[in-house]
Amino acid sequence: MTLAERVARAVDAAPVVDLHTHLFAPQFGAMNLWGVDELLTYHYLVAETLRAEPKLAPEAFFARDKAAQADLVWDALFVRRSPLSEAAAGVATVLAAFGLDPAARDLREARAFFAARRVEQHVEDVLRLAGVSALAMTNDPTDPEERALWEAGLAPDPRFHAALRLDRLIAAQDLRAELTRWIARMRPRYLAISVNEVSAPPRAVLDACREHDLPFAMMIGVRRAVNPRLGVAGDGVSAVDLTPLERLAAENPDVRFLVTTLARENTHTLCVVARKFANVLPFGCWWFMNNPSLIEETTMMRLEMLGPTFVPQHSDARVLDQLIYKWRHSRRSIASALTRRYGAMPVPPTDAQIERDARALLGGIAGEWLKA
Ligand code: FIX
Ligand code: ZN
Repeated sequence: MTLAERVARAVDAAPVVDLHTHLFAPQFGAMNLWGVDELLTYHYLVAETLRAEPKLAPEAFFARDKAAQADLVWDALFVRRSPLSEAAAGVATVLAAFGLDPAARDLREARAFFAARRVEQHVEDVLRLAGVSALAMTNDPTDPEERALWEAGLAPDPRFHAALRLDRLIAAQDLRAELTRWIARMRPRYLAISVNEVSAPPRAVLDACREHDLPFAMMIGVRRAVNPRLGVAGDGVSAVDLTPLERLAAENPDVRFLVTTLARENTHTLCVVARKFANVLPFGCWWFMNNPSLIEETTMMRLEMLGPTFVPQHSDARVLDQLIYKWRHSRRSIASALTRRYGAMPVPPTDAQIERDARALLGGIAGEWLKA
């Protein structure tokens, strides 16, 4: 077996702990999205469809029901063009994994397949096919639908861990009380916020992290609603100054920070910050970075600068079935970067070394931070 094959085998076998998703455990009912219509109306594909079909006004697209939107996406990106983008290729990977034809002219066969699935079995099958043992959700108590479920005493599947999202909660009048309340109710594994530029969070957030021994996740570099006509597909990116992150890590050595950056230009600086501060854990290739070429490049850079002490990827899946492609594709890029780094070692690694490193990178380190 070649070195590349040995590494691929170890990476494929390593269980994933997925540090950031937008998935919901089956106990959340309709909030748990799955199936071909959800896959095709993923906002990445909506943006690509509206780009490919400039005569289709976003308003006209969004006025249609979900199945009609999915038909438009299928026609634009899979029938009249080849699914070459990462998000489109991902749908093809998922369909093929279920024995469906990614080159079908329409969605009849795929819809019939998903309609016949029972949700409990589907969740088991997807997690197995994706090699995912645990994941973090994104939980926002300001969302009325989600809030009502938590208030009714919902207990999620133990593989789906809560992560308390602060993007909107941060504006609460009595933030300290809200944090206490929702930490008690959700038992989150970390607190999280997405921002454009980095600034210090309110004191109550850092206090809560200390008191409950919870990491604080910062997702940096998103510029919301650059094109508001595209709705959730309309966000953009900018490179930002990470000096405030250094200050935050230096001033709060007893708080652990999970950090991902959206701009490719920020990837290197984040590695440098993490070299200086062990309480900063770089994670994932977020959103516009979630492409095979950038995952390989980013993982190489992180291995070169940090060794195996980071989390190479998270899925950011919004639709359960996406776990299959996001992890199959990411595993390939991570294995490729690892193979190149092992190839630079004067003595080839043993299988035990490869397995240890693969397990740490795919799930071990994320599992420690998530206590999963
Ligand atoms: O802020 C986030 O967690 C982002 O991942 C989302 O807002 C974004 O829409 C997304 O799904 C990216 O993958
Ligand atoms: Zn996300």
